[in-house]
Amino acid sequence: MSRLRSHWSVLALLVVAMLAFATHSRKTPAAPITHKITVPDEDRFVPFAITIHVGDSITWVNTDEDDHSVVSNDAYNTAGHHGVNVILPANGGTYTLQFDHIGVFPFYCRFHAVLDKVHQPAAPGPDGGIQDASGNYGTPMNGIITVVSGD
Ligand SMILES: [Cu+2]
Repeated sequence: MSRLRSHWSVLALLVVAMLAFATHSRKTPAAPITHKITVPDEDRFVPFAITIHVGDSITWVNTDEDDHSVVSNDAYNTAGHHGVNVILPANGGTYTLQFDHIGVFPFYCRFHAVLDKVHQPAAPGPDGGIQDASGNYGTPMNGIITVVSGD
């Protein structure tokens, strides 16, 4: 075998080995998880924003003493579950959705999504945007779920 040809053989072997390694080291998708979004004893969703993987679920839990709701904002919803409009009963009401599509799921509470004199957002600005000093995201009572690939 010529010296040049032997170099090509070694190179080909290396490429095959690297391809085999790349194929075997691909991550397997994580097992689905159920994440929680809580309504504490005030008009907000905690966390306000959450990123999950395809196949994961969200359970909303209302620990407030007032009823709240989960309504999909379908003008911007690209993650499926269009037309969601459910009550989260006071003192422990729950609602669960599983997300099977990549996208965003913006949602709000239909009772607390209207500006009035007692539901005003903090002024936007460099010190935290609409989030006020106590961590409240103000009005409207809303949140967003971002669904990314499970791979
Ligand atoms: Cu509400």
